Amino acid sequence: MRKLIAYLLVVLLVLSVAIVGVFVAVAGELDDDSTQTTQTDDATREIDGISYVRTFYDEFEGNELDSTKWEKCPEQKRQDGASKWDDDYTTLDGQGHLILTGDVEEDGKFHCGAVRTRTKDYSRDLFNQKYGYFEISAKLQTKQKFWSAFWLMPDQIDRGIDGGADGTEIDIFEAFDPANKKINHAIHWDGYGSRHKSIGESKTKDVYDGQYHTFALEWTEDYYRFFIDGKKSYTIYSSSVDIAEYANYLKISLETASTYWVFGPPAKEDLPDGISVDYVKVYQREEYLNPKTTKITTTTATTAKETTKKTTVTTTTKKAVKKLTLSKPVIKVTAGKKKLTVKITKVKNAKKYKVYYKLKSAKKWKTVTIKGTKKTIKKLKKGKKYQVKVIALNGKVKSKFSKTKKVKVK
Ligand SMILES: [Ca+2]
Ligand SMILES: [Ca+2]
Repeated sequence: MRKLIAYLLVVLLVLSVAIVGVFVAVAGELDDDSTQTTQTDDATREIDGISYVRTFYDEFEGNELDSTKWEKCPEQKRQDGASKWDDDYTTLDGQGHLILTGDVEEDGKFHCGAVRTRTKDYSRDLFNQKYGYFEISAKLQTKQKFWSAFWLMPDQIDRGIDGGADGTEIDIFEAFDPANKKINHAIHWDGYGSRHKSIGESKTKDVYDGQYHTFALEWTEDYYRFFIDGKKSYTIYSSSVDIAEYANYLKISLETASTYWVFGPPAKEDLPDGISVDYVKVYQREEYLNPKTTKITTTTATTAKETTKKTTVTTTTKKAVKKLTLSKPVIKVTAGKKKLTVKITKVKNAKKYKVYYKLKSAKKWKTVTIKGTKKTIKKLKKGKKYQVKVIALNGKVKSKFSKTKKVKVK
């Protein structure tokens, strides 16, 4: 029995990507249902009073997938091997929709369609973004045993640092259960092996009615907020997870799994089915994007005789509105013999780091400022517990403190 449990655990862990089910029952607070996104026009958008500018969109017009934006996902086995991504099942219907469908082929596997904004050979992202607002309009499958999703992926799901700052999979929606009207939002981090962690929540929403629905994510430094049809559905705050600090690419997929949750492949009589996507639009906060255009009005009196002359000059300052900000450092602390070592994940634009450390029982912090991303602090007390935290610096600009890590010196 233990062996079986161990096996089942391994299966669960290996299920990887877009997995749900095993939710760490942490955090993730519920929001009310109030509508928070106002569509002003297509190129801009306002969310909670903040202006966003469109950075990516596709209406899926024409008969071919726009190869400057998307590539089909590599043709590979998926999940527990019950499905395989296959180029033949990704098409455009010529009426402005991307169609992902599937069929059980001779090899017994469910062959199905998927696209992403990363090249098939993994060499580069065609589009990626850190933070912003990501929205899809899709008509979902209506039959059981299909698993469709709109999700965001980093190039690496983990760079060895505990927490999701160094790479997080964000599942804007996962649709898998029309019969019970279940739709899921989730995030996954620290890889898909033994360190894998996730948080998510299944919602009951009637989004399997054969109509187009929108599913969206607002990703900021402080939270991931999920929306269905423009209404807040679920929020995960930075107080419970390390918000991802790496850009993610987009992915839309169909698949199945033979295990729990999906129990595919779909029955022959339920084929064909799949999803139809009307559009994908991505926005970014205006302040992160545009150089500012300032109008300067000058009044010049040239000579006593001349009348006052008014000149209007329009200058585009390249400085941009974007003021320098430093993200919160992510640190890893290891104990050594009477010493400890702090490793900091490089913070963009940081010139120095200030390392704070103290005996757990002490009141005052000691500090050391370094230029690199690694520091060993020696001559510490054997067998004692120490606390460490770090801020990133650039001139007078400071980041917030990293999480405080505790370590017992050997
Ligand atoms: Ca990690
Ligand atoms: Ca369309």
